Amino acid sequence: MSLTGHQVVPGPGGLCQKGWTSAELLRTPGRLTTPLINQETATWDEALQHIADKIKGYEPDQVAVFGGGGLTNEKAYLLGKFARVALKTSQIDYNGRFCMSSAAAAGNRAFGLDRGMPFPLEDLQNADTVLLAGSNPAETMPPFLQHVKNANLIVVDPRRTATAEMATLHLQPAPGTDLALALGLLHTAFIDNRIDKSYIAERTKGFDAAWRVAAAWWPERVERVTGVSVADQRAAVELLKGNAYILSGRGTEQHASGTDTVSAWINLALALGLPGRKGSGYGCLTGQGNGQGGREHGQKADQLPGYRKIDDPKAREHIKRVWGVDDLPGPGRSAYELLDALGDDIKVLLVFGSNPVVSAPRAAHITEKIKSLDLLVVADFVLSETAALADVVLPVTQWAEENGTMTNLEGRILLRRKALDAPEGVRSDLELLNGLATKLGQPAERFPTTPEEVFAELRRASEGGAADYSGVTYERLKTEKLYWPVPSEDHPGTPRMFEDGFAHEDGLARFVPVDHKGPAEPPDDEFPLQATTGRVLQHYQSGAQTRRVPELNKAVPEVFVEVHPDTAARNGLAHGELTNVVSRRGTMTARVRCVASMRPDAVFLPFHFPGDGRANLLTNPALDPTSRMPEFKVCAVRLEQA
Ligand SMILES: Nc1nc2c(c(=O)[nH]1)N[C@H]1C(S)=C(S)[C@@H](COP(=O)(O)OP(=O)(O)OC[C@H]3O[C@@H](n4cnc5c(=O)[nH]c(N)nc54)[C@H](O)[C@@H]3O)O[C@H]1N2
Ligand SMILES: Nc1nc2c(c(=O)[nH]1)N[C@H]1C(S)=C(S)[C@@H](COP(=O)(O)OP(=O)(O)OC[C@H]3O[C@@H](n4cnc5c(=O)[nH]c(N)nc54)[C@H](O)[C@@H]3O)O[C@H]1N2
Ligand SMILES: [Mo]
Repeated sequence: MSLTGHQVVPGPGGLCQKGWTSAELLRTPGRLTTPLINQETATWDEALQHIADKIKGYEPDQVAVFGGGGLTNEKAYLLGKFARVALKTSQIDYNGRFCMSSAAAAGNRAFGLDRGMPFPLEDLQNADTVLLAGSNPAETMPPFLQHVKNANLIVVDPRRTATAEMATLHLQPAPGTDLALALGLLHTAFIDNRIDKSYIAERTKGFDAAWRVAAAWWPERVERVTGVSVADQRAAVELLKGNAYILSGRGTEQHASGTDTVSAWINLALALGLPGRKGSGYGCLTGQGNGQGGREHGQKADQLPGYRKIDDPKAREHIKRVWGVDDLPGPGRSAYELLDALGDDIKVLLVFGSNPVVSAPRAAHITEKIKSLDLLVVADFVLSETAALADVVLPVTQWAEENGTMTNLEGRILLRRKALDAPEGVRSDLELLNGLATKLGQPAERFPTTPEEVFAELRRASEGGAADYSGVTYERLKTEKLYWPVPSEDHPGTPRMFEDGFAHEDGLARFVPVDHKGPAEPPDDEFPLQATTGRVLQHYQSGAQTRRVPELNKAVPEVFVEVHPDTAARNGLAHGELTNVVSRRGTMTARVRCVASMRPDAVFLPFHFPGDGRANLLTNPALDPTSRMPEFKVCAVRLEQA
């Protein structure tokens, strides 16, 4: 079987994750079936006219679009085109920036191209060892586990998660210290003569500079900084032999130094000779249903369809030709920077497939920014916390009600076929974009309304790009397993990348010399603990959908904070009590869960809950300089009695 990574996107009628069926989600109370203007019922024509009339009063760059990695390839493509052609704005980005952008940046600089997992999931079934850095698939991707059940698992996570419970070896570093740990493992591998010298010589560049940094990270120093014992460092290197894989998740990536941290793990993988070989490798586990396709087709501020760079003159010419336009705006701001400019440089925002009131860092500030807009438009199928603030809400169809393609964590393109009719009154995102574009003066045929027509255009737009889908057709997807690039209809697709060379011009992978800096906000007397955030099995993302499903909500009805019992006691707190968790950005309230395996210096919060239970009231929006990823995974806090 193959994963979509998106636990609530089932195949037609299928069961996707224990207890989650499409039927349950379709029974979702509060399904929107009519447009709203100022939260009052309106017709589609009134709503679209209202938006178009308003938009016409602004400069293009005062209007912004925020997309989502859950959108199908067709929607992501048409949304990017809509922004750049109909709105003529450079201001478009999406929630994938908050997701795996650091891994993408590190993959691109090491290998010349990032495809999440550059090999099929099934390859993992022959692995001797799989190191999971900052990933908890037992809760976030249960079907993944079947592929690694025969391997030795090394889990790197500050918490003893359900995944760590299954591991041969659990390394429990302080949040935000992975980079030092990866340097330490490279150090030990080198000293113990476990690096692959001929691979390094033949397939890579830059080892010496990377080693010069790692040389200073001797095991005792790594133990002091990370808390991982010298013996455990040794044991990890010992296990990383034979068919080994290193895979990263959000725990490693969502940091102000996330790109460098992923580079440190990739450096280790390269030193051991793993990437670009059958039976071993490095990969990033992307999370959302369309975590890859979402970015490959142009929702990201710096990218055009085909995973092209927007500042590449050749790419611009190609896309201008396909779209029949003379100009292409962009690059624009990254997701957090875009949200932070609302009310100032940006006056109008259109949201498709995200709920930033809950999911953006420094959420109270971002919520104020959203409220200061002249016009907020949200397309959704439920009234999310963000939609509840919107001037115009547009009710759209959801997965089971429409056709479309998604590109999963292995870069495999999947066709999802319509299984149910949509309720009366809703339109698809594609129809919505067509309606709005025509009201903005665009010719209707520029914005096709059927997924297959949009896909046909996407194929042409992606042709010759890194993520070339030009050989993919809906017909082929019905019977074939296709991994991008697929440059022609008779091309079989590319399940494994890099076996004949990496994507840099010289075919060599790059070591990147990176050093440990630690969290952007270290703990101090006032805020002595480090809060980290993540997911639980029962809830999905900002929770806009799953919180409405009683069956899912029963198990984890409210937000909790995992605390070591001694830390709780030191703060006068007992298991089950409410506590205020306070950071420099704000305060949120959560129920104390005493967990003996927690590090005493760290607490954990799930980010799925709204209102005062938002973990993102606390988080630090410090951005990674390369990926512009915020530091979701560590900030300094204290606990107070509520
Ligand atoms: N049930 C469920 N499944 C989901 C989702 C969901 O919301 N709910 N979301 C989907 C999406 S979009 C994504 S991106 C994936 C995410 O999937 P994961 O990456 O597995 O999810 P997280 O829980 O965010 O983070 C993983 C782990 O990182 C750890 N961590 C925190 N700080 C650090 C650190 O500094 N270093 C290291 N090494 N680890 C750290 C946390 O303790 C956590 O256990 O899940 C997808 N699947
Ligand atoms: N503190 C903290 N914050 C985090 C994270 C973390 O680990 N910690 N993780 C980050 C990550 S990895 C991610 S991916 C984000 C996720 O957080 P968000 O970006 O908020 O994503 P979702 O919660 O999935 O919100 C999607 C919204 O779009 C709607 N929707 C779904 N499909 C469609 C569609 O096809 N069309 C339209 N128009 N709407 C649709 C849904 O109903 C829902 O309201 O959160 C990020 N925020
Ligand atoms: Mo994500």
